[in-house]
Amino acid sequence: MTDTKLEKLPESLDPKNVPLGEAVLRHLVYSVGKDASHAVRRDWCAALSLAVRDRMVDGWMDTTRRIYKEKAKRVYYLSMEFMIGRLLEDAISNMGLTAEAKGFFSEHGLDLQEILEAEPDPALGNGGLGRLAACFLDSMATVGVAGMGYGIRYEHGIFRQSFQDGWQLEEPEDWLIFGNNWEFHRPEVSYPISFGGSVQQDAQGKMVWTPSERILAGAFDTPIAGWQGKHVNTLRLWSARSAETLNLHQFNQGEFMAASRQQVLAESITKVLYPGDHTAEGRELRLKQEVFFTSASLQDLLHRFLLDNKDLTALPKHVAIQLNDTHPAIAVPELVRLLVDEHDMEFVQSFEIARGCLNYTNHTLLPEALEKWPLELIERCLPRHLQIIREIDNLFAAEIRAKFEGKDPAPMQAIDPHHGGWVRMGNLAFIGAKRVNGVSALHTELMKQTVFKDLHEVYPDRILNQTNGITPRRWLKECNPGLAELITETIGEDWVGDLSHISELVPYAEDKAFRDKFKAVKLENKKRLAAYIQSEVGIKVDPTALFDIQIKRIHEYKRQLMNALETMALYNAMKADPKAGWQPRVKIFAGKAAPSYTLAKLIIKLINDAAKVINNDPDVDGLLKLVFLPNYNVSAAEILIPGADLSEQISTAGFEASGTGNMKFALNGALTVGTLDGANVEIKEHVGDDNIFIFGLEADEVAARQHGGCQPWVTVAETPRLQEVVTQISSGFYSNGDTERFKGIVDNVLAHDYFQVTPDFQAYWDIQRKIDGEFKDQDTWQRMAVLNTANMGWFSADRTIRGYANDIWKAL
Ligand code: F58
Repeated sequence: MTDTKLEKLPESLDPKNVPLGEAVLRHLVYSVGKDASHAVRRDWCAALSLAVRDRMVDGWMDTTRRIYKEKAKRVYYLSMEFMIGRLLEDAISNMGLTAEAKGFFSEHGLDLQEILEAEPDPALGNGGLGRLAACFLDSMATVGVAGMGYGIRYEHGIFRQSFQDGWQLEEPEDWLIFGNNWEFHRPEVSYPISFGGSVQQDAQGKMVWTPSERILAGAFDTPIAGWQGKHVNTLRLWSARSAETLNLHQFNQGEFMAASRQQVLAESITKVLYPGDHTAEGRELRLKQEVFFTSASLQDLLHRFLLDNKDLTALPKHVAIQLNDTHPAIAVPELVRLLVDEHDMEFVQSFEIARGCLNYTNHTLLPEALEKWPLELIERCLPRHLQIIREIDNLFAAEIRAKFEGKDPAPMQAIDPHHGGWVRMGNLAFIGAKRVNGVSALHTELMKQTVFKDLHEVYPDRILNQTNGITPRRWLKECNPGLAELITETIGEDWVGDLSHISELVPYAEDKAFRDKFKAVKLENKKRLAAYIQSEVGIKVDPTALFDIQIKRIHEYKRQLMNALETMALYNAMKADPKAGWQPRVKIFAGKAAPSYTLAKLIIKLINDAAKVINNDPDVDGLLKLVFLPNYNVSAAEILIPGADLSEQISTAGFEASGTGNMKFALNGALTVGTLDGANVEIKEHVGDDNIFIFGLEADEVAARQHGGCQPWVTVAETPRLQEVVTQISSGFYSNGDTERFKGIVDNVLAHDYFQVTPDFQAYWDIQRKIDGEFKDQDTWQRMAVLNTANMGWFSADRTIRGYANDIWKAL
């Protein structure tokens, strides 16, 4: 730090004293380097982002000073993904600058909306877990938790999805190509991350790790302002670079590739999110990504702690660390390693400190999704960590033996010595955490009964529930300005900062004039969505039809296939009797399939092939359209969700941990068709049984069928509409006579059907026809829709964050 007498900047430098428009023009010329007459939308977007960022900086520094002064407990949220979406609209909205920005641009003949759309969508996430992390950043800043997000600054992030002849194509996303106006590079913040080598005991008995590879983690900070900008937190993302400089000797010999080898290898760590893991190299890279960002984050938070504390035993009093899934679970041995090897602390005490700070959120019960790493890989890349994991396992085993006579700790330990040996990251995270949480009431209950049954028995107080939530700023105020204005003019604006106020809308469900306005807003949103569909895939849809939407990652348990099969059955029924008074529908899908998930990619192809047949059949024109939108991301969700009438939440009961899309749709006045799974159960309790369409097997029935051995081919034979569709698919009806193309799907449904599409199909069909009938009575439908919006207050991520802060972090 420099020794200066300058404590406070002169007032004239405060960005708030300059009108926003002037600041934009100044940045356009002096930061972007463009003349207003030559500036394109992207330039205006950059200038506005920089002007808004300036306004955030004072609040950001104030927040930092306040946290230091008050010695507030710090919360670190470690996540492999932060699916933050575009930041500019969120920032101007939270900073109260929307009207001023709109005014300035319209004065200059420009449209703010178009400028906002020039911002690329940061491709830093893949699904619900990543979007949850982003909602939590917004809510931590709104509620006033001294929170910091730690993750990876992926150069390409998740792939960009397009379709080639209906097949998913993956291409690298280039979200950083025009720079990133939000981030501050901190070249001075850099930590070494080590891999490989060997461990030796020195003369004093201390373990000394001599790694064979060292990579540097560099920090990039993005300020995250909460509602009204009072509290501004930080998202710190790590980027990898080599610890070695360019090999100048090789370079001068003309060996250019060899000279840069180390840099290329190091930088590959932060190139893409979820590199293919079907090769050994891919798996190693994935492990290294996890270690990379976890270790950098822990080194950084220890460094910050030691700036004004000497005693590391006080760490749990001042610091809480949340592990978002098992991806950062290596934090357990890494924190112990840093304390023992770098700070000379004793092992047992270090483990107790780690266990006092670390908490773990589980997001899945699917056994194959619980990470485990081959012992051989861990031993080769992280020899010191493996020693520590073994010691933790020994300590844990001793604890169990002392507490429970005769209990075998082996099945619960982190290391599974069987089948070549594995490290079970879920078990490691559980053993090393103070608290472990599930993300909906049902999911938490099932965690206790299934994957963590034995660990729950020995630590009955460790598991608790924190049902997910969503930020009402992005997921209502910003994405649905029409509805937000209607709500504000009806009950005032308090709902934005405290969504529980939205219940004041309940009486308006009975008010015809209000319902009509509500309906008019929905129609406008559907028109906007129809235009988007037309521009993305060239399909014309009627905005008065029922918009039925399923948008999420493609996975068998989410059962896009069941939705697709029902669509094909509906097509058959409509075609057989087009004059039967059908409710017109638009079936909309969007979502990416993991690049190596063959069956999920085949499901996409099936939907695209079915869309070709259905959308070109004049017999069902005006009755049915089927749309698969490419490259689903946060920005697409912001258009899709406000335009939905029906939200598809149809996972096999017991498999969707929570879902958060379900909450976004209901808050925006879509009705849910869903199973009793994840947070659907709690949504039903809040919106009321009469305002949601629940069908299908329940979690215990699913489990019984999965274990009892069911006969899907018999169920298909007993369900004529399903039988007809399956026969069509296998006979090449949707594949130009190619009977092989969808064999993978047909065989799976008929022979295994692990995710219970066949037994739920009829109930799903029946409830969809009930929905058709109810949609025709628009007045009753709108009443139900209003009651959905009005009863979703509890699902604010602000409520969730208060839950974490009170029950887990002790940070409010
Ligand atoms: C999701 N998990 C859950 N995982 O599926 C969803 O029910 C829940 O609402 C959400 O978390 C938030 O709690 C999820 O998004 C992943 O994307 C994994 C990332 C690593 C590869 C396997 C999927």
